[in-house]
Amino acid sequence: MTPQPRLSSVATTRIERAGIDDIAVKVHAGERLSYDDGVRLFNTPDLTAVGALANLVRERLHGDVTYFNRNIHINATNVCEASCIFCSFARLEEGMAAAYTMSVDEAVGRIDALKDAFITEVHIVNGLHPGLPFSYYTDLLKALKKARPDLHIKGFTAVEMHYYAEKYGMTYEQVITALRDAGLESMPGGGAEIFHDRARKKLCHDKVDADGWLEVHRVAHGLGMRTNCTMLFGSIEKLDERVDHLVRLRELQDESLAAKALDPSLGSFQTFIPLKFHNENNRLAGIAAPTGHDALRTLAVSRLMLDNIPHIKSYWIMLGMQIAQVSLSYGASDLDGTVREERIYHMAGARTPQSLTRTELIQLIRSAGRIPVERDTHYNVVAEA
Ligand code: V47
Repeated sequence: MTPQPRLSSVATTRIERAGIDDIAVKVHAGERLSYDDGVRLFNTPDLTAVGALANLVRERLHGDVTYFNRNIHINATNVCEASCIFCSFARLEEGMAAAYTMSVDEAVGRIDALKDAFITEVHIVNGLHPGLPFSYYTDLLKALKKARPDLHIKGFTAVEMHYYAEKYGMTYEQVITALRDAGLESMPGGGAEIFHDRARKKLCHDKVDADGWLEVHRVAHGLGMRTNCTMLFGSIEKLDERVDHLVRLRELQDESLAAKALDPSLGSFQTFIPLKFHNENNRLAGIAAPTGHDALRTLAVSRLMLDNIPHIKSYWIMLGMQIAQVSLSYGASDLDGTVREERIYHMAGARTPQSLTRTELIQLIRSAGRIPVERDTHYNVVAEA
């Protein structure tokens, strides 16, 4: 039998001193943490104590294994009707400076240009373009699949799905089914931002609300689709609003897993990605960017609260490589991928490279004392590096 990971005596002392030993008892017993526990974990001064608990759960679930994949991002258009105040990527109308919309051929060209590079996934996220027909998206998916049938297409946030449903007079089920029939295989977690009404109204008053975001994922899970989920942290939200967000994701995952227990073909959340607010070129530019300390704590509390979501992803593009490395001992078990052509974070001030090679990712993981494993989108092992 594999030995269960244990806390060191130093960690145990720090946990006692931090006054969170009752939470540690629950973590040891595999008991669910409450909303109040989550709020306390965010407010406990000793990050190391919280991190040690998150690391215990991470090692219990995945040992030293750290997943990554080889992927490319395509943002086919940045023209977007929504007016999210944290966004540096969107342009309200076609014709504005830096606004763009790729033709289907152009988007496929991005993949063709990579013919020799081995990738397993394309990640598609777009603005809410008021002038495109729904067939643009299905044509895009079909053309990508035709060019590279082997590539897994993860794409279209719940925000986009909701927009299409309203704009083209379809139900969520009709939108998801049509996109799936055209080649979509899973959904990314974007657009969740912060569910709490107070913060959401300030951040993104004119896009889908929290219930709508969750409902799109509920429907996708019911149609057998695996999805990811996110939380934008470090802008104007309060710490208890972060906990509220995590609890709402956990509740939906409870529902989806209960349904999946009866019918294993159904979907659920695979990965949670806390997204660190970037403060350049947007209307929140006056707000200080969250610290590395805050990022590590948010990853750690997420690992502890989301006891029913298998993976916590530390997206190196937005965390920076150093914090991403350290995060592998604060709850994270996935680094995302090689990426290529990331726009959303680089337009908001990210200083990270546009992509990393497989070798660089492997080095990053190994030098943090973890074991790199290349995965596909569904966490099947592609290669033990
Ligand atoms: O929905 C936009 C966020 C998201 C900013 O599912 C910002 O595997 C911080 O969801 N500062 C898109 N965040 C990215 C995303 C994602 C990324 C990697 C992997 C996966 C996955 C999903 O980025 C948006 C929004 O929440 N965002 N602007 C900003 N200034």
